[in-house]
Amino acid sequence: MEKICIIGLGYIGLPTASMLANNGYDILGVDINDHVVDKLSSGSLHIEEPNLEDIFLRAFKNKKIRVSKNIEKSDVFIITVPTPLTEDKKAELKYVLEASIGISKYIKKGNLVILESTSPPGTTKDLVGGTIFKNTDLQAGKDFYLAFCPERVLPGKIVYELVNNKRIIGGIDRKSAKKAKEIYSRFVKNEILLTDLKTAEFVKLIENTYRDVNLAFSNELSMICGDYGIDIWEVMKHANMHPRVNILNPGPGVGGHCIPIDPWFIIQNIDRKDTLIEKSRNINDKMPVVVAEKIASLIKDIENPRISLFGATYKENISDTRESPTNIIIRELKKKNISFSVYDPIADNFKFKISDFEECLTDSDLLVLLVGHDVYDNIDFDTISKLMRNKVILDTRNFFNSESVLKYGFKYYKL
Ligand code: SAJ
Repeated sequence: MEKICIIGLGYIGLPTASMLANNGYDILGVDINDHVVDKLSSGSLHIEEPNLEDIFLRAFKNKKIRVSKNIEKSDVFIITVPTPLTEDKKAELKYVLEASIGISKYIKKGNLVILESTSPPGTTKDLVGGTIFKNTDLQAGKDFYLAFCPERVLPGKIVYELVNNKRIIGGIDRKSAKKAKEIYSRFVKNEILLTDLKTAEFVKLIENTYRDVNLAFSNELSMICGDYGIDIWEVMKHANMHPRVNILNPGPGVGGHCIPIDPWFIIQNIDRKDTLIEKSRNINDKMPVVVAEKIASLIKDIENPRISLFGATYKENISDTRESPTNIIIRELKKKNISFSVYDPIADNFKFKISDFEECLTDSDLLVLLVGHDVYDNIDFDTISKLMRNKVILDTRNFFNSESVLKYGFKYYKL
């Protein structure tokens, strides 16, 4: 029976560990955070994700997964630690480095090491392989197997996509890639394609960058449409009817921990100016500021205006509020001394106060829809119109049904 040590028990590490534990492996999950280790060791989760509790508890009750702060001897080591963005827009690789140093203390000839964390091209060979070599004299490709296997799962659908998405694995050599494939094919029902390390690292980055550039195009179009006085949503509806056009929806900004970050990893080590990638990033980063300016212009003639913000999470139907455009919009509103309240019944751990529906809307002058949660679907515009002082809506997601909104006498603005 093979033992796998998974280092980093966040949104990727924990589902992967649970999945492998339910498919024949003995799993040691390692995390540096006491709170994470304590919670998981007592059989409860520190993060929310549909179906994750089920798969974790199955593994936990069957004693196929243990959780610890310390790495141990294993046959396979999988690194799933965060690689956030530094202030100067580079990958923070210190957790990958620490994990590699930790692995160095326990690795033996013939073991397999897999990096899953999104990283700039070259990281698996140079940082992971290089650190292990420096500390042990064991050489990747000769003494141990080394692979990069990026995750591609969508927050909110992680457990489903972990099983059903195609995967790519890069190896320092073909044998390493094949060894890693054996592990993942225990639970992945779709194709697993093999390539080299740098290609796999690059592919992961360009998938999110492709989406970011598409979103920047769409967000820029929304501003240009504003200049022309054209409705962007009407434009999108028609343009996307073309069989080879698929423009994503504009919005109040691009949030999350991947799409706004990964494009920087592509360009951080190359000497190229004026890349489309960087320009796209800057356009998307500007969107929350553009929305805050639009808010300010809509309430400029009102004395002591009150704004109701609907949506605190980084996208619809998830509870994650980190890296959400709402955070930036609030920062901008504060700079402008505009008072606001936030309503989001599914948001978790938001930095600012979350009000209930009535409190958020009472005497409000402007309702701004920032996230299109399903829970806002059957919203009662009659009640809203009675609670608000001024009946004005700014819908940044083209979410509300304009007929219902207009029926209750709202002024309705879109992005
Ligand atoms: N967004 C829009 N308009 C759209 C679609 C999204 O404004 O039409 C915004 C969302 O509101 C959100 C941001 O973009 O703020 C990112 O959301 P997302 O759903 O595009 O992506 P993530 O960050 O939740 O997950 C992405 C996925 N990548 C791709 O689809 C290429 C996922 O598959 C990756 O595994 C994940 O990043 C990751 O971990 O890298």
